[in-house]
Amino acid sequence: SNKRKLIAGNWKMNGSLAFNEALVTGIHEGLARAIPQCDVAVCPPAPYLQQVRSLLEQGGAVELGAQDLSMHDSGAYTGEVSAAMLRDFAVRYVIVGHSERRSYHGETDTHVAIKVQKALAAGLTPIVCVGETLAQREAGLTEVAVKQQLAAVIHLNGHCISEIVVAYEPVWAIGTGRTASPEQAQEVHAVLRAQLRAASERADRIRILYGGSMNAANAAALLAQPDIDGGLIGGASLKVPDFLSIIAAAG
Ligand code: 3PY
Repeated sequence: SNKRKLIAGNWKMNGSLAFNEALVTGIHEGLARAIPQCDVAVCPPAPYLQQVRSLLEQGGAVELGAQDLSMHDSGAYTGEVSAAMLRDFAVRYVIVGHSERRSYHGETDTHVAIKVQKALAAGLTPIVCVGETLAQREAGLTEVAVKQQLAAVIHLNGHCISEIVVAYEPVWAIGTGRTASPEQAQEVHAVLRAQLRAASERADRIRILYGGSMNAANAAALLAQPDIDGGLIGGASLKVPDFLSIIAAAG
């Protein structure tokens, strides 16, 4: 597609002060040599947002994202981080409904839809993750599964839907080293695009990222698909050369 792609690193629960500094410095050095033709973001764990924010301010083009946010605005929710708090740290993007949160933290489509609403209300861009399990794929239920996940977000957020980013992450490809083939991914992206078009006149500007073991070797073929507008990168976003190659492939 001809919109500017987005490459977002999902660091998950990895990093340390020293590791983050080396990683961000390496990314900046690489991007200074080859100006990215895509948007780039990194999503560190919440305690490091301030550190990474100040590292990013020194260098320029990379934006800050978070990995989750609370459904609530403030108050007695021990351990939670609100949309407004993320805004305080110049966060631009927030991942919502990653399959690890859905499966290990009991997040339902309803929770995800409310979180998207909170993110949008605070001026954050939610990166909404959808994806089928292996069992669903094998039962021929891929389309049904991803459409149901996206429908919850569309219903609650109505016309604001054009302000989101969608990430298709097949659960069987997350952290497993297995990747959807470019054709398999495109097929699902086309389904999601059609669903977004039915909901919004501005659906064509919504970026649909592929996630799930995107790496330096497979990024170019995935990013060449007409409805793949970028990537949400797990493990490969923790390695400077790999992350830089993926960014270059999106250019
Ligand atoms: C992966 O690449 O495995 C991811 O889950 C990215 O979010």
